[in-house]
Amino acid sequence: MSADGRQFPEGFFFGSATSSFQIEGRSPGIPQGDSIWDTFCAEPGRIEDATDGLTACDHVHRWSDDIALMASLGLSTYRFSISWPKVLPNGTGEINERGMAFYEQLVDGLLDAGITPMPTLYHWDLPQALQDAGGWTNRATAEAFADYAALMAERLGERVGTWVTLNEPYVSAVLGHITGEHAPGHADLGEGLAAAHHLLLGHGLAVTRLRDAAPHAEIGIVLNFTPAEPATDGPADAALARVRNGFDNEWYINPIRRGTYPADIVEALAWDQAEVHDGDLDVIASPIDLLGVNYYTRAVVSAVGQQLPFGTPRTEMDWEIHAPSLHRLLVWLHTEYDLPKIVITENGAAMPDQNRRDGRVHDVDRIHYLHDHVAAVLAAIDEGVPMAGYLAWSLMDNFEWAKGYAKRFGIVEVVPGTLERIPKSSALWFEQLARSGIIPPVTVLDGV
Ligand code: IFM
Repeated sequence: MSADGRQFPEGFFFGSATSSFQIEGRSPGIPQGDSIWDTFCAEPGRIEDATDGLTACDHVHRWSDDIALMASLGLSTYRFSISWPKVLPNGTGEINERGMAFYEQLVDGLLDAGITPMPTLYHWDLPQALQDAGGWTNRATAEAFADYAALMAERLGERVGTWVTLNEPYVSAVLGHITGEHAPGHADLGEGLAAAHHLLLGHGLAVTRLRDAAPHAEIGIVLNFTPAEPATDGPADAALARVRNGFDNEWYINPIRRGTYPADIVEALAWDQAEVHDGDLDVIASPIDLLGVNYYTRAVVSAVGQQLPFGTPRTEMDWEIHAPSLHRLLVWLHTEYDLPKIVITENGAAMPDQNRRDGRVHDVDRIHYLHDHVAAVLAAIDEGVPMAGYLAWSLMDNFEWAKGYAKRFGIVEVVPGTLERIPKSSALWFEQLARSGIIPPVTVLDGV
């Protein structure tokens, strides 16, 4: 049955998401510390188009217009991240007041525009000074993160109703420390496991500090999920899918909800758990009020390297487009982990954006993607999954990490050079959804 015309429940919210390093850029008026991504971008060969985050979308100067843009699109919630090195240039110590003022203004501006701010405390831009002391492989970074979280809640607590601790600890741990594709660019399994544990510990320590400093606020974490499905019914593919689900997905949600790492994967990795101190898992399993789910694609895994059929729909990231897996994921999370509330904190697609009409990117492919994924969320609601909201990734085209600026996820175009913002057709489609709570048909815009 088509989901067109179906309505989300009262109170379900729609909005968009970004992160500090990907959009802000720097301002001469705001002295700040370097982050690991500044260092990484400066290393030849790390970023595909050899770009960096020094200007990015210049949101640090255009934040007020960006808020007006969100308001014009009827978006009710904005998930952004705080740049740790903007507010604490060395990661610890005294607040950098000019950096803090930026976030105070941003939050006030959002509230004035009727948009709910949802700050994420860590979206990968670790202060370089902390990296110099070992970064996430050092337990002290988890403690520094909790101190930083408490400071932010003390300064913004009255104005923020929902705090997110970490964005995608899997990516920080695995791409940053095991595959080396992301900052700090290391390739060492032991480092990755230590980093993953300290990230989760930092989350757990921060939950307690946030509760103390902002008792009225909801607290959550954002995890990315890439459900692995076997390519065939054979046992080898099933075994590989189990490893991928255990290592990519359960490694984060299990300690948070059950206080344990998946035992079969711990054994398969021969992880000695030297970093895990008594009581750590209790800290990590501190109750949360919501889980943020980032979903983009599934992984179809094959022990003999079998590929998805030619012609399988994919995005510009080469990620398979598969909305049914989002529905299955949400039902699985609800069944297995009994979560109080789930928010889709990122979902979206990099697309070619070649098609223009009347000066606007006419991204029917992105509209189809969003349409099918919000329909999957509604189907999960039908089955009793406590879904509270959906945030599109991303508000605007931005710095896509090691891919640079070539991969565009925005529902709003950022014109290279001028950085002018122009809503794409998908933004107009999303506006209809956000304002009405009713899923518009894709065809409304197809023929425009
Ligand atoms: O751009 C990223 C974002 O920073 C984290 N989640 C995935 C997005 C797309 O790769």
